[in-house]
Amino acid sequence: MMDNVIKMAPSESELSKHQQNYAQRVHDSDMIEGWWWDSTEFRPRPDQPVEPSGPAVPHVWNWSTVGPLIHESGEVVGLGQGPGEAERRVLVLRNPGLSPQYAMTNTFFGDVQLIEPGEVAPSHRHTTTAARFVFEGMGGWTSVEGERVDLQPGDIVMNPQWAWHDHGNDGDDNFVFFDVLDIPLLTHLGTAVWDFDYVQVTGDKANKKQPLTRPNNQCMSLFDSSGIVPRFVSSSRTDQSPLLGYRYTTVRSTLDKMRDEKGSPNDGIIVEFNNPESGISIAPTMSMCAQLLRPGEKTLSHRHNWSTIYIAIDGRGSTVVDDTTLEWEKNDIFVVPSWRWHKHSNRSNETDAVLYSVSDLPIIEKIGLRREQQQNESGDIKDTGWTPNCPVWE
Ligand code: GTQ
Ligand code: FE2
Repeated sequence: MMDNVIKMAPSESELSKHQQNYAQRVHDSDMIEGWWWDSTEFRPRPDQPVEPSGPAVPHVWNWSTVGPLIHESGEVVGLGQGPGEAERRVLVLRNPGLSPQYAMTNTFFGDVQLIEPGEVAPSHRHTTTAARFVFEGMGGWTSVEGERVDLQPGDIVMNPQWAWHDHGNDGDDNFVFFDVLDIPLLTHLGTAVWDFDYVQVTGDKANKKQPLTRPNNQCMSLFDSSGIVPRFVSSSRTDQSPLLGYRYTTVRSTLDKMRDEKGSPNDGIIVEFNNPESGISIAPTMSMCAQLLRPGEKTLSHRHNWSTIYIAIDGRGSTVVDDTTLEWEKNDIFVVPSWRWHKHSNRSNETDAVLYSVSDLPIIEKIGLRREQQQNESGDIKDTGWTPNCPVWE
């Protein structure tokens, strides 16, 4: 899009003296001509695409590259708020199409984070929401608003808006996880705010951990029996899920129970992690899913105007995004930007493949603009999206 904007500027030779002089005065006054000087027919401006579009590209970050680099980061930087220390020791995954932004998609930021044995990442809070996917480490934990959630590979932990949180590692091996935050979205909206003053919550500069006020892992005893929720507690904000963590064993057994179903033509056996109190998405800006691709399973292509970050948890597969084939296996992370045709396949005929994913669908739904197209086996395209206000996608 930037390229097109530049092309709209007049090429000097083609313009009359008056036009050149006019263009110069417009530019000098912090304006842009809203037309193409050299166009012989109607062309919409570059900020008026006729299809959903954006600069993010399909991309995969392979664990074979990311893994060694994140483990090595412990040798090059400490953890804390002192000199030579990182407040969070993270490698930020940058979508090549979105450089120089710290962004994987137009709405989401992602990083891989390391906590070495005995370390604590100081407590902080922010208006952005985070979802974390554990890759390695048997002794990792995250504390959120007085409750500690113990974590192992394949587990998920959520971080609601403006909740104090610190991460630590009581194990003997490195704790490594992948974070997704809605930083680019909230930054564009001017609503991203951070609070690094952990002494407010810990009471002591020497203590980076918040005090624990509830039993460890309590939200999982209260809220992880699907459809059975306690009546003696309730969260104060219905758009924030009270269930912070999910165990991989629970996710796997849920998917396994459904494995003989037909599933989704585009995603196989796919489940969404919903707020157990309200049934809505896990966070105001994020929908989170897990999906099982059975041995040899290949899905049909679809495209939609929300963007998705995928995290491969088990098995190996490939995802074709328009003309790009992204091959993935355990701990690989990949992106399918908005409005790109994509289909998945499990590359093994013997073993399951499992993906987690995070998308910005709840935002698109809230503004009433969800749109989707699906292809059938013959390649015919059907519109399946809608808007609540005007059903125009017939
Ligand atoms: O682990 O709390 O890279 O809040 C950026 C924001 C990590 C975290 C980041 C965060 C975190
Ligand atoms: Fe954070």
